[in-house]
Amino acid sequence: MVDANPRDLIESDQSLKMVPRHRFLELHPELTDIHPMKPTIPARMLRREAFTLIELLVVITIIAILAGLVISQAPRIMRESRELEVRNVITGLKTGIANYQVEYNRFPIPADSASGDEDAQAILTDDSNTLVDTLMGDSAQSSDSEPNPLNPKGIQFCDFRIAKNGVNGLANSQSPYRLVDLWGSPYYVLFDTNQDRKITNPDISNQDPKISQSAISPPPDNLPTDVAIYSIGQDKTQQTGDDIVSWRQ
Ligand SMILES: [Ca+2]
Ligand SMILES: [Ca+2]
Repeated sequence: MVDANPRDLIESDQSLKMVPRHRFLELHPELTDIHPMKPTIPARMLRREAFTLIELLVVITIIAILAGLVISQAPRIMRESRELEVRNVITGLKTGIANYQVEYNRFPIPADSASGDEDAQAILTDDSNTLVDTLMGDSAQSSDSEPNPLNPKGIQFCDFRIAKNGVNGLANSQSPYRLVDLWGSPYYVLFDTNQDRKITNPDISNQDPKISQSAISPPPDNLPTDVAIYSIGQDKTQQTGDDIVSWRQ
């Protein structure tokens, strides 16, 4: 039914002109808010529907598009978040090693770690060596009464969180420590043990051609640093595209 102007309604209905006001209102209770001398329009006629169907569809479409964008970006955001956590640990390791070098003027590894004229193989942050114990200022698997020969002052150079479910942190709360990444693998630490201020760049033998054979910016043969650290990433395989490394973003 099409709503009519109540004033027109009153004027068009000749019979209504003859009835008393109270009788008129009985017949048209929806017009009770109309002053007899003042032409007004019922409130329901002034009230516009909140949304038309088209407006509703437009809103739903926009929400669907936004939701799609968020969902499509979620894996990338989660990956970047994980990488950031690992990078923070790598930064903590690197800072701790740098502070150790300032304190002791050497690397926090035994002198016999070097092999000939080449830099030593990567040192892992597991319990196969004393690197993490040394950086934590611990006794490094020796008896508690004897100081760690690599850190006789017992200085704590690093502070790592305790791992949850065996990942992302110190996998045990006391010596021998194991520091593991988000996927439970130890970090790999390269030292310039031959002291030529460069480390062979692991990127040149990376299995991912985007890294090892980039036409735009091929990796340099050597890194101009004395410490390089990396996580082998989610695939738990060395020198693949998902490695998280200290020498590039
Ligand atoms: Ca070197
Ligand atoms: Ca990897």
